Amino acid sequence: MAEQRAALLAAASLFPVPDGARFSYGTAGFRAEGSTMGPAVCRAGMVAALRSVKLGGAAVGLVLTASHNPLRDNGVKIVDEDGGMMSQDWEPFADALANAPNPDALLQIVLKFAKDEDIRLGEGHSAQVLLARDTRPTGEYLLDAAVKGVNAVIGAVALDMGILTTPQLHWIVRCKNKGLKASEMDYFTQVIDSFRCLLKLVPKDKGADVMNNRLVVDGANGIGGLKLEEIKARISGLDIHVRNSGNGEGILNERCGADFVQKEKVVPLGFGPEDVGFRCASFDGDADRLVYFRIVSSTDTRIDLVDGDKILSLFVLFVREQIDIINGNNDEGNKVLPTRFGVIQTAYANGASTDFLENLGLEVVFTSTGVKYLHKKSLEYDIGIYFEANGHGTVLFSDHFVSQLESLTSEFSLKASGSSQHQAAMRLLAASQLINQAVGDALSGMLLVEAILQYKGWSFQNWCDIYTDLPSRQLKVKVQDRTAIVTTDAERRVCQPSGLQELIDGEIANYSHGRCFVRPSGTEDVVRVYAEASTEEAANSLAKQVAQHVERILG
Ligand code: G16
Repeated sequence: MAEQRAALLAAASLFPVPDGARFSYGTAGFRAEGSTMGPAVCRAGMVAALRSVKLGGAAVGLVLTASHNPLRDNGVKIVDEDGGMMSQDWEPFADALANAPNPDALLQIVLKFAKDEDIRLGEGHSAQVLLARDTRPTGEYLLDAAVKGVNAVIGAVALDMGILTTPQLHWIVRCKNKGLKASEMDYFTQVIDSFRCLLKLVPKDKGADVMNNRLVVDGANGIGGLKLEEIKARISGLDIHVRNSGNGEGILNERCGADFVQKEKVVPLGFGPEDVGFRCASFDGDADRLVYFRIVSSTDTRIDLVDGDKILSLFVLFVREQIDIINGNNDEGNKVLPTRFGVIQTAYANGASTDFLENLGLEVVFTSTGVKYLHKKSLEYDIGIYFEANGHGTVLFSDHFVSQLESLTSEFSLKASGSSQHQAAMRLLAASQLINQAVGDALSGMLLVEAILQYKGWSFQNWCDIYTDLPSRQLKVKVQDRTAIVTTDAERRVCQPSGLQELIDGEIANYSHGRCFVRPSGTEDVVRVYAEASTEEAANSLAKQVAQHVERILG
């Protein structure tokens, strides 16, 4: 135990917390300017190692990324044994550790937490933490801080997995703990094989034309474009062109990437007249977000945007269609594959998308912003589909549902091989292999979109036409203390500071189809304002009015 105490004190003293620094685990881990992140990252390394000890030595992940944030920022998030985000119960401990003012205070926090959680430090436990990072310049320095934090827990081993997309690390952690093949090569093989399988199951009369085959991808000058090059070389049936590939042409996330495209709704840098009219996809810096767009004309910066809501809707239509094929005309009580189907959105979901999903007879559930909330909710269903409008999302298939599908597939292959039911079951199985079961993943999500468009014989326009988005506008407001805003009802209403919600309600009442909410960002030091209304001018004006109230009240 003396050795353990000394190791924690030594590691903590290597990365002192500067006076006045304050870290909060936030929507997706700790984020700040990269050069200031050493202390938080070293301490997150300790948390990850302790988490692995608590989980009996299961692999835990630690990703160094600030995702959509600008290049100068960096961040860290911890991946739990199931490949999802770290259990929220541990966030207060992570916060306390990151903010401990000195090594002695840190040691006391660890000792108390270990006692409360029944983690017997210094008793020969083993622990493993898999580390990955994105392409940011501060990544290497922070990797060193993370390794030192992990190694400060005696018995813990840090394994550097290199430069990966965030979803690849989530996938690897999940597979490793399930005893499955879990290398980066295994990820590529699974994604490519299941995509090929889905293409083989495309009905013969749905051949894709040249316009439908060409796909231009914005890699945000991050890791996603680089990894896509590896997949591209091994698939056929898609003519992929990568822009902002991460090979040094431009700056990470700067006027490009999924966050920029979705929020600004204009053509990203790196695209030219040759891309006009074609289907384009955009990733964010660590490739966990995906949106689609089309450039309207070479003389116009505007785009037709297909955001996470429409990706969600496409996935819902596809999955439901396969289940309906399998169940045939059987009535409710006699279904071959009874399915509890969950659709999860956040307050940012465009009102038109929620109407579309509800008109399909689905119940839509809302959670707070952040994959950690949506993912958790989705796990309650046989098939849980979640997406944030910003392009974070996936389709989760429960283990029970997948084993039912496997038995059905074998049954069909004996009794009715090649039947439409058999093919539908195989499509769902391939989709469950393709789409990342641990977290939203731009690479595999994009391949699922492409396979579905081919299956349906749909053009980009067909997809756009499933419903028309209500015009919306997002603004960021810089205030003195964003935490002064406290929200409720899945962040759709403000409860503090008092009076602000009444002002927002008053503004909304002036607009047809008006909807507006404000919330403190968990990844940037701003308050976010979202507004939608029946026209673009009205949405802009509503957002602006509410932003002014926020500015005035919060200073
Ligand atoms: C992260 C989270 C997302 C969230 C986004 C914005 O994304 O993983 O779930 O929607 O932040 O959060 P906020 O509005 O609180 O800043 P990313 O891509 O940056 O990791």
